[in-house]
Amino acid sequence: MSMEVFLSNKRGILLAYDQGLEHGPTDFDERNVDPTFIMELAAAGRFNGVVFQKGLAEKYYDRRVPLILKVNGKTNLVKGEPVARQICSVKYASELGAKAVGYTIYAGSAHEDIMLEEFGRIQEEAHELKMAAIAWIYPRGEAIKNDTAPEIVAYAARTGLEAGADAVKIKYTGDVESFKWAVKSAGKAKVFMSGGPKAPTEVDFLTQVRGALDAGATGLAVGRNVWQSSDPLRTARALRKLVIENRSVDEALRA
Ligand code: FBP
Repeated sequence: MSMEVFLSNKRGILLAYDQGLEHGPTDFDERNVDPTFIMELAAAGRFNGVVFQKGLAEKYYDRRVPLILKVNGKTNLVKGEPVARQICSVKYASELGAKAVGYTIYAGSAHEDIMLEEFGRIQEEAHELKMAAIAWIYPRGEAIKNDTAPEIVAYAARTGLEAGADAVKIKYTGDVESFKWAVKSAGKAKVFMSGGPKAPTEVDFLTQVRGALDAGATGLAVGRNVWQSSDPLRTARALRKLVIENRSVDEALRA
């Protein structure tokens, strides 16, 4: 299914805001705890998509930016081998205006079979409704020692392709050469780099994004590095220059 609706110049920047469930409000401050602020930021920052869970989409989504409805999720209060089950139907995601569903698979978890099975069904339902299926593939659990090791990231990318994802959201390996192999392993599934915790400096973050793009990534799905920025709209402008206009880090910083 096409990811076209989420792209400009064949590239895309997705604004992720499901951390309230995944991490709790600990990621937030007085300003970004309010989903209205994020909706405004997604529109004013000209993001190609915004990622919400069902509860936020119902109460805050205003259709100005294409929606990716995250249909599974979990809190981080539970310990042990990770599993995130479906908490929103594909049909309801579509009624809420979503153009894609998002689903996290913890590859390597003792419960990965549940998530692979569930994603398989969700992907078919999404395609029937002409929606894309985006897989967040996060290798995690006792068996995974280093989730950014090049062979693990490439395996994550390939898992998404094999499972039928139209796009995969994976972590950056840290260097262009090894990420190229991950992008190659993803085949026709588009690769979006996952943002991660706020980088020490904006240059650090933009350099990672530049590396992922140079390796062939389609774009990124980012949350904390944007809405925890002291000037989120400025960061959004820099990202647009870098990703959509394919500029250098230096040029992006002059945004
Ligand atoms: P960030 O850019 O803030 O890292 O968001 C990307 C994301 O995939 C979110 O969609 C999700 O809530 C979070 O990271 C998951 O984080 P973790 O790696 O701690 O499970």
